[in-house]
Amino acid sequence: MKTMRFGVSVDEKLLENFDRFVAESGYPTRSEALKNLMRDAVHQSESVKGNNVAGSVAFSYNHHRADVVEKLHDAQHDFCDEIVCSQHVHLTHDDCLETLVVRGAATAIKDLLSRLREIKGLHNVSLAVVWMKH
Ligand code: NI
Repeated sequence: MKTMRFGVSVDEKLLENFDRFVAESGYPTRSEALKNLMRDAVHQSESVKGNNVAGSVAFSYNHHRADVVEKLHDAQHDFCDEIVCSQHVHLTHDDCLETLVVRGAATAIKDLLSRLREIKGLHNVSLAVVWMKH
């Protein structure tokens, strides 16, 4: 298989943290670590296709940031069939943590994730799939 090279632009701090992760995880090189993470991401995305899934979505945000609460609220109402319930934790004076229990077609859950990731100010939007069925 042909090996391709590509360039990635990242901020300095993220690269420093990633290199520390690479060293601590025992990967021989940054490229090996990145390839493994890419395979995992593709595998996770492919494996849920065509399935019904259930799991949780988590993220954090600063509730003082303009529009973030309103946009988040709108997004959740647009996916009320997929969101079973939500939990809100006031982490600090500024920061909130939210988890959503979700269930439904994998395509719909992916649409929800995309919608959430489009909201500027939401951090670390992540999905943990704990159940799936054809
Ligand atoms: Ni809060």
